[in-house]
Amino acid sequence: MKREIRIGMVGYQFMGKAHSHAYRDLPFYFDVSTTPVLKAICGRKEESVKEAAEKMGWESYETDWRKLIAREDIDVIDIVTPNHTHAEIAIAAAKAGKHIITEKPLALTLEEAKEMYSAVKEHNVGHLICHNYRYAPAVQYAKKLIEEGLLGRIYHFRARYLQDFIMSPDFPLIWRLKKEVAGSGALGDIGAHSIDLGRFLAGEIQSLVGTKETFIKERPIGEMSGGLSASSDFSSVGEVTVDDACAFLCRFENGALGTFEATRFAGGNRNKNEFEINGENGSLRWNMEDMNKLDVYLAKDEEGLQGFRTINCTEEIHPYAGAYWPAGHIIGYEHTFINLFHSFLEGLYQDKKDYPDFEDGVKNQAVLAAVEESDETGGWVNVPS
Ligand code: SOE
Repeated sequence: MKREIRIGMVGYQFMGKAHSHAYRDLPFYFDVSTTPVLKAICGRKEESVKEAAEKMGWESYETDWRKLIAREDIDVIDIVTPNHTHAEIAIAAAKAGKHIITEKPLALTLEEAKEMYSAVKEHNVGHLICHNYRYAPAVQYAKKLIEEGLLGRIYHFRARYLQDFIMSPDFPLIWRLKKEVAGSGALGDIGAHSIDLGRFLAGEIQSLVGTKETFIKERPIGEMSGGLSASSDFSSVGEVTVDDACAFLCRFENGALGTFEATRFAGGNRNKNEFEINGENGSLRWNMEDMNKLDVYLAKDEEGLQGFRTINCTEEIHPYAGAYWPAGHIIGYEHTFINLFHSFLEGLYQDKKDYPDFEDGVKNQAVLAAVEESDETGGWVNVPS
């Protein structure tokens, strides 16, 4: 049965653009039973949000998210505003009976994340957290190979998420650098992606020891001007209250060992989100900067031929890849959101949950909280339930 699902999105800049594109292009690639309708976006500056609605193809716009949530012609609230707004908007939307899509990390704190999860369960609405990197075909294929037992017992999961966009001392104090708005820095912004991939591929994290660092402690006051760029007037400075970089060592519940690093100070790395997983029978490696490829090592390969081989995950057999162009054509960052939303919208009414939801968001947030605690105490901590 075909149905429409009417989207109301709070926010419209960087992630708003990626989400808008995904809603519009989803029906190009998939025979969907649930077609997203771009009903309304919401932003405080009427001129900007009106322009964005026209540019990205939204039917209407609002300047107060409470009005958006109250509208009868909205089925889903998609939250792409800064992290400190997630909990209030999501809980209000759940009470209004709306399904909810939220960008990562779920919340500012573990307590907030748990309140959000309780609200969506209490009001029986759908909930998705946008860990889009699970939906690169190569990552989905890695998951399939692991589940089929190709690697056998898992010994190691190691992930690095390296960026460098704030290395200049002149880069201003944007919202991502303020604890009261972002919750944490590289840890929650990009480390959350690695944590989610670790849980997706290697299992739940039991305990860890971690550390954080803020290399540049104060910056010129400035504003975000869409995307990640920003302008600043240099007239005054403010304190950076989040981490620029973090690292932690962990033990998974299945006994595997994990190492994680997330930094915005790895010069030359723009968006190097990568992992390697080692098992008794082989290893897998993936790097977002070459996102259609999966490096595979199999111990059973005959002597002399052993080593990592590179698989182009662009064939019909590779999850989601067949929905795009004929074999060999690569897909991009924006398509991971198309795949993510396809999984959610198709699963929403079929009770088929294979997408990351607020339970994943809470579990990811618990690891973030454990890293913060370990950084304070200097010792090993158990990941809170
Ligand atoms: C900035 O660090 C950022 O935009 C993250 O917020 C996104 O989640 C990541 O996908 C790309 O980098």
